[in-house]
Amino acid sequence: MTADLFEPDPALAGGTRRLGAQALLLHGFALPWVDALWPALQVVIAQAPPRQLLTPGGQRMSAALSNCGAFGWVSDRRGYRYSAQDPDSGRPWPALPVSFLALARAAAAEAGFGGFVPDACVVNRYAVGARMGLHQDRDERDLSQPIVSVSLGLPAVFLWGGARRTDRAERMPLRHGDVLVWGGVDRLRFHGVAPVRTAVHALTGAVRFNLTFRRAG
Ligand code: MD3
Ligand code: FE
Repeated sequence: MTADLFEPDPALAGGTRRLGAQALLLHGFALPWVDALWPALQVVIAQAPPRQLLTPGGQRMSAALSNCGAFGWVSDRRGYRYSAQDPDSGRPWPALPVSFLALARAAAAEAGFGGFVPDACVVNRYAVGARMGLHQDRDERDLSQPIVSVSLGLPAVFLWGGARRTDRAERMPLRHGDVLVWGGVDRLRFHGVAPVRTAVHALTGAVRFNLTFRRAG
């Protein structure tokens, strides 16, 4: 594979904002990859359609979730966990597209996490009005591994909290093509997404997608 197929110059991709000691917001970092990501995402969600999972408490989540890679995150009355199979189909999750992996690795390296090899990509699809309450991501085996998040389509207000659920959350916009990378001391920060506001995006329509890359196993 030639280097420039999946590795556009990150210098083209715009500014970077530091959110924490080990958390970076890379504005527009994914834009050079979108032409590769979007058709690959359609293949993934055709094989594993996004669905609104039940929380252990019996609530239906408002964002619809799919996965690709060796492991996928699932939730039901029994709890939260990673699984190698899609519970809806009984089949393995779709493979992680090459362009997804290349972007996640480039973003992680840009943020100082060289050598990141994700084995799970959670796909969250937000219709207008969908949200995600404050939570921590702590179902991964090795919490020293970072997480990379890629936003596509409609913008959203991201809620960036602290180490405790009750810590005041900062609100910041996440736009099409933005990438967040966090790890280390920021890995267990509470975070969430405010309800997505009515709008139409030229690529995705009335929808926001977020891809989060994790090392689950
Ligand atoms: C975690 N997704 O899938 S990702 C999730 O936009 C999730 O769909 C949200 O939270 C979404 O688990 C947000 C971005 C994010 C940003 C900062 C964080 C996740 C973070 C800081 C600490 C921990
Ligand atoms: Fe999360």
